[in-house]
Amino acid sequence: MRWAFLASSILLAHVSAEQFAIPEVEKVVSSALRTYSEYVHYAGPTEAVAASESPAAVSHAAADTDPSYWLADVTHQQGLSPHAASGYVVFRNVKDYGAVGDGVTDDTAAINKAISDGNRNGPASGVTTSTTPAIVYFPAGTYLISTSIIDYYFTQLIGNPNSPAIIKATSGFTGLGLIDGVDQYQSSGNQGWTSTNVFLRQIRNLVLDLTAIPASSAATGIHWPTAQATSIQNVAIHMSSGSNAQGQGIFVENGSAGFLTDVTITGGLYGLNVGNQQYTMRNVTISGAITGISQIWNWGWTYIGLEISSCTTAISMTAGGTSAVAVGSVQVIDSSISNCNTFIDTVWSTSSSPAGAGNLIIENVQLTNVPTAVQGPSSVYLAGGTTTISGFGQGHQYTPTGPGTLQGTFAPAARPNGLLASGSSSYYTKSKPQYASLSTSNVVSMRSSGAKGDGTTDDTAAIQSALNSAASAGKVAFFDFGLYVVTDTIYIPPGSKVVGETYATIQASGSKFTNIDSPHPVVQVGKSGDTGTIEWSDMIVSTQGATAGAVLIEYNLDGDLGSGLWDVHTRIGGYTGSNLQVAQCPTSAAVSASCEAAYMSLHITSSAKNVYFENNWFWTADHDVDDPSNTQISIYTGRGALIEGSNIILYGTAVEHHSLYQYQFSGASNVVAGFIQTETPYYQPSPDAKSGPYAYNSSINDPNYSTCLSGNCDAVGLRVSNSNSIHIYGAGLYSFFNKYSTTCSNSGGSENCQSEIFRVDGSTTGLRVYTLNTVGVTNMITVNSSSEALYSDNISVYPDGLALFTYN
Ligand SMILES: *[C@@H]1O[C@H](CO)[C@@H](O)[C@H](O)[C@H]1NC(C)=O
Ligand SMILES: *[C@@H]1O[C@H](CO)[C@@H](O)[C@H](O)[C@H]1NC(C)=O
Ligand SMILES: *[C@@H]1O[C@H](CO)[C@@H](O)[C@H](O)[C@H]1NC(C)=O
Ligand SMILES: *[C@@H]1O[C@H](CO)[C@@H](O)[C@H](O)[C@H]1NC(C)=O
Ligand SMILES: *[C@@H]1O[C@H](CO)[C@@H](O)[C@H](O)[C@H]1NC(C)=O
Ligand SMILES: CC(=O)N[C@H]1CO[C@H](CO)[C@@H](O)[C@@H]1O
Repeated sequence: MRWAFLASSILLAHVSAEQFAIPEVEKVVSSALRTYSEYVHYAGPTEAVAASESPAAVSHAAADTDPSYWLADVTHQQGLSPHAASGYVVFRNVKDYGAVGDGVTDDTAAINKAISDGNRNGPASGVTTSTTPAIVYFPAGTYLISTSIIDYYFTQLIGNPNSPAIIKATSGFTGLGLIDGVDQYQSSGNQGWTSTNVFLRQIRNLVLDLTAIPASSAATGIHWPTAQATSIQNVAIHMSSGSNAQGQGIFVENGSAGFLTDVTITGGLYGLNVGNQQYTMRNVTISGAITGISQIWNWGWTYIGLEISSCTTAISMTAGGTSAVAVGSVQVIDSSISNCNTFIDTVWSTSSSPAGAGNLIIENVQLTNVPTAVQGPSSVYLAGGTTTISGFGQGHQYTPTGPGTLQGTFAPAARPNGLLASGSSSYYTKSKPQYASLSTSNVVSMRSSGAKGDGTTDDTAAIQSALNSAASAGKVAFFDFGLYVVTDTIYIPPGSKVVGETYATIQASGSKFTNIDSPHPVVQVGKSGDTGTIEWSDMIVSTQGATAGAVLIEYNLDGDLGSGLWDVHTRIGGYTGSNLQVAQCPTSAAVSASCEAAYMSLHITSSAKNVYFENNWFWTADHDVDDPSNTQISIYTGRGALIEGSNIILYGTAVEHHSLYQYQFSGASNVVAGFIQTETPYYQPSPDAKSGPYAYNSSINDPNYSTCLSGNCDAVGLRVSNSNSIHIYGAGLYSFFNKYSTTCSNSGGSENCQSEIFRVDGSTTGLRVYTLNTVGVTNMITVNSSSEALYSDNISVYPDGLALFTYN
């Protein structure tokens, strides 16, 4: 998350979320909101464009029976969100709340009731909580709506992958988005929640049909300002098209991260109209929009596998103009653009301002009938046609030949074969498995197997036995929502398919996990020497109380390509039942064992091979999500992600607030990662990285902080050591705080929260980082203890940015 606030605050123990804002970001957002006010205040089609039902552009008729889908059909063991009111219902079928889905009845109220039922906190409350999660299920059908579906915190809107429900707007639809996804504007003019705190929500398997709304109306498919651990997957959005089109598929005006994949958008003025700190978007098909993607602002954005066709401009990054470039960086890889006039429209030049903004990287993009590839403010930077762009970039570069400007084509990364999709030059990708054809007899429920998930009972043995029998029978192990306390390691054997019901959580507790000098895994994905396939999705691994020896996820599997984790996160502290909340771990307390809660979040060991991670957030909580003011807390954890294996793919991952480092690649080889995002602990430098409770351990190659450059010696975001072929497609390494004050990072300030944040040590080869963005850091890159890039040379849009760093 990003926690920004009044510069005058020195030590804030109790600040309410509403006080927080980054002035530079707010300026861009409010100017975007002015520009897009027709969308934000969308009151339905105007008289001038009298609404008439246009024939449905969505070809498949809605089925009126719901094909079987295991996630809907399994027994939902209600009332077992341990800290919710008794009888609280996690799984809600919209039809149980009166939705009809016949394409005629207005289902808006019924759907909104399904979401809000059970005294949940709505956007007007601005209150977040971990205790009332919900899955809102849409059986096959066509659900007519006349105004927005208001999504809530910790909510998943899920359709049937075998027949995705169609949500169809009436011709007179009003509201910001068919789904006002998480952050509805309140009468105050502000969003309900703080967009950078909006975690844990998903939209899956839905079709949004806006085609009854006249093309000339400014309607929106999804409004989605979000933060970490959120995703949209397998969603189609259809809008009316034409030269007068005004629709926008997805509108994001701010937030801190997100992940989106397998999205198809047709028609409209904009397929995507988006701004956010950092984002990863994969497999997005946009056709017939006037502008495929309008980038309102950003710090960094990674697009993988775009297919944009029949447009004027595929991607516009002209926001702000040459004198106030608002787009920090964009990279587009493994994509194809066809029948558009221009692929990318940019305002960057060697004299645009700020000098470190407007960075662009293109790698492996096929153009078909696109006359202009990259259009600059006054000239064409790269001609198009029908051709493949193997590598093109613009922005500052730091390469072995020294600092300079990248402007034009360049030799792309040498991609290791083991990371490529079969028969392709594109990187391998795999969306989160949904097991669409699975029958319920092939699902093993944790709760039916004797685990309680009640936040107190020791479920170790019940979970292990259920995992073993599910794996050996080839069944899916299903964690019904709950908090599952374990007192020893849980082993996920090869052959496992593990799925959580809306982020069911494993909590490590007890004496096996308390020794800060003796790491002990909580969940072990394979053991050293294991081979085969494992798929694990939609869960959280966590701890309870003092657990300084816990290694939350240890990944050892030498797996088949496609083994891995999707939407599996770590969350350490900051929620009910963690025993690490405001009461136990206030920012005012001295460092003590009771708030030391993890040795390491993630360890991909040297035996691991062919590892796929997508949309994962390894989070030491910086605030208490169940505190009504989201009060900050001080939780001490040792290491973030230690990655030692080979053939590793990390799409859309983030690691935050660990005291020694966030990402460390040590002895790793063949890695593709992007976008990666980190934050340093807010309490640092008190204590700093070397004087914190977790002692330097040479046997796991901890960074030696006695060599820190002068300034605050805080945890690095990224360290690469003794590794080879490491390809980072977008990084945002942020340090906003110094002892809970943001004075050191406020833009225009001295960017001296810490001295260094990205270290390269030892004999690394084949390291390449595209679009590096840092906040609050004096030296952007440190190689063998010497500074390679100063922030002051690369001022960007709030962060500092450069386009390309290569090493050996
Ligand atoms: C995002 O923008 C909206 C509208 O200006 C504002 O209410 C909200 O505070 C912003 N969020 C953050 C985290 O800056
Ligand atoms: C991309 O997403 C579409 C659905 O929008 C899906 O049919 C297709 O298989 C996905 N492609 C890849 C390579 O994942
Ligand atoms: C250092 O790491 C090794 C290997 O993981 C471990 O066995 C040892 O207990 C660790 N020591 C400390 C002090 O953390
Ligand atoms: C850390 O580096 C310093 C300076 O190179 C060296 O003197 C010290 O021995 C190192 N510390 C450890 C624990 O390796
Ligand atoms: C950094 O140090 C390693 C040896 O530890 C050496 O192989 C490498 O060439 C050095 N890099 C630079 C840029 O000096
Ligand atoms: C490496 C590089 O291009 N550095 C530039 C960073 O930006 C400043 C202006 O802000 C230039 O003077 C540097 O040359």
